[in-house]
Amino acid sequence: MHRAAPKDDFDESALSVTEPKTQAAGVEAVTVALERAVEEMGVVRTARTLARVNQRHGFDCPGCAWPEPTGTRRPAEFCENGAKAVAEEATLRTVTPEFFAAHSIEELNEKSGYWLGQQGRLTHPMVLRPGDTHYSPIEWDAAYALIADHLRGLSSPHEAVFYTSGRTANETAFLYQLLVRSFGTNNLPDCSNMCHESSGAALTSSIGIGKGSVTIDDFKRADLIIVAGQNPGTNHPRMLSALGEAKQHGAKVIAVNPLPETGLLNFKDPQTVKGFTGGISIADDFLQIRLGGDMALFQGLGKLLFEAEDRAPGTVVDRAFVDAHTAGFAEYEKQMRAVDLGVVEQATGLTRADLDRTAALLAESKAVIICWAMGLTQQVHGVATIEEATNLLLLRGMIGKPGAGVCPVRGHSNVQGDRTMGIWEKMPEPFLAALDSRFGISSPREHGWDTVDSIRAMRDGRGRVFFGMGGNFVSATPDTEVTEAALRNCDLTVQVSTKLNRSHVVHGRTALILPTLGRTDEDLQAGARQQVSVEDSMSMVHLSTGRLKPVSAHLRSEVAIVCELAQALFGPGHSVPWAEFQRDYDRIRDAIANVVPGCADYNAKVRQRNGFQLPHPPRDSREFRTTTGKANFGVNDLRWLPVPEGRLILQTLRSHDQYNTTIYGLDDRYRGIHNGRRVVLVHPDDIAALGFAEDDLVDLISEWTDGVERRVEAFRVVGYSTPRGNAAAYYPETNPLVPLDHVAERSNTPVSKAVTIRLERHVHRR
Ligand SMILES: Nc1nc2c(c(=O)[nH]1)N[C@H]1C(S)=C(S)[C@@H](COP(=O)(O)OP(=O)(O)OC[C@H]3O[C@@H](n4cnc5c(=O)[nH]c(N)nc54)[C@H](O)[C@@H]3O)O[C@H]1N2
Ligand SMILES: Nc1nc2c(c(=O)[nH]1)N[C@H]1C(S)=C(S)[C@@H](COP(=O)(O)OP(=O)(O)OC[C@H]3O[C@@H](n4cnc5c(=O)[nH]c(N)nc54)[C@H](O)[C@@H]3O)O[C@H]1N2
Ligand SMILES: [Mo]
Repeated sequence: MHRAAPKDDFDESALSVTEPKTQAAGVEAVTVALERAVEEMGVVRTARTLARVNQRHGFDCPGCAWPEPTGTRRPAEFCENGAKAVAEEATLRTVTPEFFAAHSIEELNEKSGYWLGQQGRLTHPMVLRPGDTHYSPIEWDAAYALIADHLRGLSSPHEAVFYTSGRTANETAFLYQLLVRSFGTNNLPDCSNMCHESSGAALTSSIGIGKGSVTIDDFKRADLIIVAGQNPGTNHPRMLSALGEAKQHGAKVIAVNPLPETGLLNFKDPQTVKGFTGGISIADDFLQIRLGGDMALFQGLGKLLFEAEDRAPGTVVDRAFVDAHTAGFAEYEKQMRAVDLGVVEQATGLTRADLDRTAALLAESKAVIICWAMGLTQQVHGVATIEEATNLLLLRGMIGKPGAGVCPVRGHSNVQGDRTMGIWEKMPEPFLAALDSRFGISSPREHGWDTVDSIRAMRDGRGRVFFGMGGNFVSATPDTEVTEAALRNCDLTVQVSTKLNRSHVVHGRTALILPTLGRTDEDLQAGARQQVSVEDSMSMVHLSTGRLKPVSAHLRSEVAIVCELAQALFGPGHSVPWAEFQRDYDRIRDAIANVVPGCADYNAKVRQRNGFQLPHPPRDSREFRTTTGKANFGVNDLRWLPVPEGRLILQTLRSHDQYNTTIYGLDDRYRGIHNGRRVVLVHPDDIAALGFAEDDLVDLISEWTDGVERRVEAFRVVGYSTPRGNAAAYYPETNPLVPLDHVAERSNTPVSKAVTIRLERHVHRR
């Protein structure tokens, strides 16, 4: 069967820079995607696999959480980056016990994440015992016994940490949290802690539920869509189709971003014939905002909306909605009227004309959607920023009405579902009570550790066993040096994974790799094909069925791993029927129906044509289950990010050729970066003002109040369109710069989009 060999580890000196692209997607995207897929899986598997992405009887794309259309699905309901995600998982390359015998940990430690990921799918459970230089094979039962021994040997269940990444399906997530709570802890950190936690915190406080209030069909009814702090051309490409369609229905789109992201400004839909001829411009307006300036923007717009109301009373503020459904309006109005627009201009880097234009659009629009992602959430004042965005919608009565609402665009394909299923270190009491009564367990009530607190605990020796259900904890988390030491400080680290990554190489005294099936793989239990379910960014839940033959007979499904581990840990006679759950996933769904709110009749409902939508009280009936029983105007003092003299504020972001810590390739095509990743994008005037020239090699040093020097070396300086004082570089290479303690207020999310740095000329050291 045809498949290309993995590429050698790469050399940054081959890096080249060209002008950024002016248009996203189109024919080139399709070509790139297919080439990548054929390289990994060969022609036949490519054709069979890509035809099933996001189809009703197929599997859910493991790429992003953007929903599928509710009506007719196009023959290819995926995008370039979805195809890359599928190819990455469905690859025929394998990492076998022979591979581990040939490569020591020391050697693997020197390899890039790109190299590690390219080696292929893990095929066999592997163990590394204290003093070992190489991983060696272990049988599944022995692996479970080893984990169970370690867990039982802890002085408290709270010394164990159970991480989840957002690809885990609902059935696994539900059983996994059940195992963890049966064991006796709420230490359930997840990738969401680093992702949309700020959205959850803000929305729960404002509207009583931490999820978005729009559906995919609302995009056709909106007349104004604001996309802030998000790069959909790369990270949610199918969203561009929805935005394109919205525009055909007359909507205006405003992009709020420090960078002129290609997809947002211009887009060719590869799915339509038109895509092959001409494109459309997505954004009607582009607000090139300074990093961290969004809170000021939303407050400035709030002030201007009140002024517009003064000029034409009764036309801007939706009095009926405000009176019937909200609390805190008077205080909000008072604060908005006091906003200083001069400060807003300074904080945002925008002009008064920009603000006036945007406010006018907001004031006249009948249906407004605000979308956002990491640009807003990974800021110190991310929660407050999202509250301010929500305030604007509340003021205009834009929640719980067709074509309007809040739209946090989730990352991982099932990160929202994992939360619904109980993956959260502070699940509310009614959920725990339902779990206890259904299963006869007593879930602990004290809150567990989130991601940042888990790192602190492992660093300090309070966390001793780390269990990762997917993901790449070491590379995804902040303060890499601290996190690596924290993991190494554990007695045991266990990674349930599809592919090799750095979290296998940076390990506890004993380490296990448990290879698992991915979304595309066929999952047979007791001879029958099993299905799993997932929830998208808009609360739609549906089934996903993998059909590919697994690359190894030793792979186990995530569900099987949880059930078998539970039996090893709890022994026979446990009150949870683990073996039955493993044999037939319908039984898990029955239990989900009993415990999880909104999931009654789950088995039947996930089998409907488009699955089903979970309830969302504000969306469905303008009901707000907050502390006041109404939607709350969040009142916050303005926060923004002045740039210290001689410094830059750095955002860490994704290239077009990666999925979080998985590096697909070395080209950020849209931004004109080729064959390398160690670049720092800086405004040309800042490059000169700081005494550098384009193409110089620099070290980036982050400055934080603890005085610790955090440095990453040898980054190429690239002149780029970004506000003065702001810079951008790729994650995860820059994670060593993000201080563990630099977290968002109220969500504890690492501040990955605002790291104060200075540049130093790179000196080659040996
Ligand atoms: N192909 C692909 N798809 C993905 C992923 C991937 O890695 N690759 N990751 C998935 C995951 S887990 C997630 S969470 C999402 C992430 O999706 P995004 O949030 O789009 O991801 P980032 O690359 O972090 O981009 C952040 C965007 O916000 C802008 N930004 C940064 N700071 C600010 C700010 O202060 N204000 C404003 N207004 N804008 C700002 C940046 O310029 C950039 O355009 O994508 C998901 N989908
Ligand atoms: N500096 C900085 N740091 C960030 C961010 C940032 O913008 N800047 N973004 C943050 C965000 S938004 C997120 S969501 C996190 C992501 O954090 P994670 O979710 O932990 O990281 P990923 O890179 O998505 O995980 C990839 C690994 O998951 C495993 N995997 C893939 N599919 C499956 C599967 O089906 N099952 C199992 N068991 N394993 C699988 C593979 O082994 C692969 O190596 O990173 C965060 N970190
Ligand atoms: Mo994410």
